Amino acid sequence: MPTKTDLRDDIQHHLKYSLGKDAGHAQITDWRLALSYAIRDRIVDPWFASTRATYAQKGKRVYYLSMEFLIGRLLEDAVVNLGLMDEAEAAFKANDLSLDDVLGDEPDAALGNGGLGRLAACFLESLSTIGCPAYGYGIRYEHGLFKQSFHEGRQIESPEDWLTQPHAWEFERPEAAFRIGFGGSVEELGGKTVWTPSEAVIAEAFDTPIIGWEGRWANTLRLWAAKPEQVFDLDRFNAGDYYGAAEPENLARTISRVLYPDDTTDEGKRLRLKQEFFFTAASLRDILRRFESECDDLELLPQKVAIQLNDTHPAIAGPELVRLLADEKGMPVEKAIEIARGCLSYTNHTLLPEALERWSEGLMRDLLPRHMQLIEEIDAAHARENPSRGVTMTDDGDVLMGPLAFAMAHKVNGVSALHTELMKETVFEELHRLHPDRIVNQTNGVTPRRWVLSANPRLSALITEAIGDGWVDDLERLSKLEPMADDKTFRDAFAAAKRANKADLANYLGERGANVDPDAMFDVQIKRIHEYKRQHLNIIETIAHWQEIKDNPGAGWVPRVKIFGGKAAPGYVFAKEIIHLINAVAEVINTDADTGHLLKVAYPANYNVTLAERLIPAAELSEQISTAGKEASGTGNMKFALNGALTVGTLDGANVEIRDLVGADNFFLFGMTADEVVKRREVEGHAQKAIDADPRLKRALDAIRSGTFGPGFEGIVDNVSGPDYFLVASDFTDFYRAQREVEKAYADQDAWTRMAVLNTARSGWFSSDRTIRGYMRDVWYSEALAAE
Ligand code: NTF
Repeated sequence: MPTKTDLRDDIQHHLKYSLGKDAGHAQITDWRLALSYAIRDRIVDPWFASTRATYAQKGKRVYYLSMEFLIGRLLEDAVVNLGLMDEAEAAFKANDLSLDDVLGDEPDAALGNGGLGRLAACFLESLSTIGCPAYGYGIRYEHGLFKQSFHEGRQIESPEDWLTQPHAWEFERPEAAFRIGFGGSVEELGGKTVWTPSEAVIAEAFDTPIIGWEGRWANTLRLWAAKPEQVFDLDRFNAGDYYGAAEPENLARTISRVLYPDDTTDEGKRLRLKQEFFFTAASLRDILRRFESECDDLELLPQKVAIQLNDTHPAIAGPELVRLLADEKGMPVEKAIEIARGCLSYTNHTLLPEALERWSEGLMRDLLPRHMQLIEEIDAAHARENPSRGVTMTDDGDVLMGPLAFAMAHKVNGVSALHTELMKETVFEELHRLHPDRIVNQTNGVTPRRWVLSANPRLSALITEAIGDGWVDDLERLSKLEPMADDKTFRDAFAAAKRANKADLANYLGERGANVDPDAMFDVQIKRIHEYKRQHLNIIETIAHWQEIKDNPGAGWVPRVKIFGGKAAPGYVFAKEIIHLINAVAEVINTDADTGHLLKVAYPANYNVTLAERLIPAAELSEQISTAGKEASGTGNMKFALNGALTVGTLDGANVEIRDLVGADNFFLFGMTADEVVKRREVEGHAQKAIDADPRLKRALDAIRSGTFGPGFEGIVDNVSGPDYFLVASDFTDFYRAQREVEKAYADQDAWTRMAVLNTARSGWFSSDRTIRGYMRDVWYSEALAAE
């Protein structure tokens, strides 16, 4: 068994025999790959054991279909979950290397945009920790989310290239390949419906094992890469047409080339729909193949197979599964719909109308002619079974993927209590009335292995010392820390861990040109840049605060560092203006000699999972300030609370549940509720009214308009004082007040630490283990197994 061998020997072995390097000439990447292979060897056995156990126990398998898996780095996760941190550290020390440097060499697998993709990654880890037999299915994008840099304060995008180095974690499976067709025609032949596609690509599988806590179980992340059916057109090549000869290959590979850099709009229509069908169809074939290798009665499919649709991106799974069962296996369509529904369930992640996918019927018919027919049949069957007004799967020439996913799912879930209620009242009002038991809530969670144990070793050591290490896979045990909030020695140790994390971050920022004082309050807003998330509210408040400090620099202000991180979708002009404004404000404020010791703005570029792992442990204040009703859940908010940051936030998404759990006294609430937001929008001139009522807001906006931070920001000011759909102006005054409350509280450091401890102690419910158990119980009806 490889697990018995010495890690140090195995690293040397792989350095020599897998990488062909000797220690004297090895670069950091060689060492990192050697460690990765040595660790991967230790995952293979538990991985096989898990697969064998699932076959032997005939367990139900969960299939998580997602366009995005924002997994970040994998090496540290695996080392931590196998309990090999100390051994790995010692192995490298012997070669005068630091494990941190080796781990830090791994590129982020940025196969996702934001919360939806990161949630999928946390779920994979929890599924393995729990021992729930599961597969993640997605796309092996050659280029993940773009890299962000700033030029004169503006976002510059460049391609991400995580696959330029060998990817140590995956196993290529050329034998697991399916032909995926597009276009063509549908005919009735001898009583059978036959779809003959006009073009096709090959979906080839790449498997990455995902190891759970303590190596007890490992599941598979299977990502599909698109390959051409015919690699190369030799005739064209021989005729001298070298570009033309490579065309089939280029066309096919385009499908798995890039991740769409936007999680809220469906652009690049045709290619995007192709991507969605490509990975969904390949996954369903794979699922059926696995089922049929064990069972020949397709009616039993729902007992063995649970397929979760992560948002509507894989919603074409409904019609495709019906097509496979009906056209290819000969089941009557109505029966096929029933069986498919028994397997499928759908998670909704957003209520933003622009993010609810719709595809023109023309495009759908052109690319997937049989599916368009089946969508019409599903629609008609649903209308027959549920005679009522108004629910259709098409509207104004478009196929509506939300209603389609809803109709084809036995359960539909929202991702926080508030979001689930709003789903029932808004987007799915009519469908909910027809199917009152279908919508359930599964509040999001995050994996404590990555977001506490590995990201924050100082806090983790302190927690383990206080309550033992059982919290790592039973996070609600953090509640045992509660009494320690009243213990001065514990508070001091807690504060010291935070202070050390802040010093690390200050060094990191300093190396990147932002000098910040580690004794200042670290106030962090990190997430995609979006109007509804209101980074502009945060920066406008920063300006107002700066103006107040300048008026009276000696008034005993609490020093603060405002930290921002996040990318804007390349085509989202307003979000890019917000980025530019934040950087422009930083430039002015950071060089202001009157206020420099009291207020700084830092915006490290290229926010990603790895940067989040640095920022969150050092944060003291978590900014969760979306317009109420717009943020479905948020998961960053949970990571901050677990790491002992206090939240300043609105009653939106999971903030509501965080506040309920940590206690209203340990949370800085501001702003309108979701109901008030709807009413406020109806007030004519709401923004101007708010500005007229608050001279601070007026003054901050005037400063922006008059060019204090340079030209070009009129768009933001015009929006905030005009339509202001996201109610920045109307929430400003209360936000400003809450920020002053924050400072008052921070001035009493010991009392602050007490609140911070309570945030950690009371946030254990936000483990993704709890979320996954909820899905297993309410949605998948599946059970955890133990490896042999
Ligand atoms: C996101 N949705 C939501 O905006 C977040 O509030 C939520 O925490 C995550 O999903 C995970 O549930 C999306 O990214 C998308 F694509 F649906 F807009």
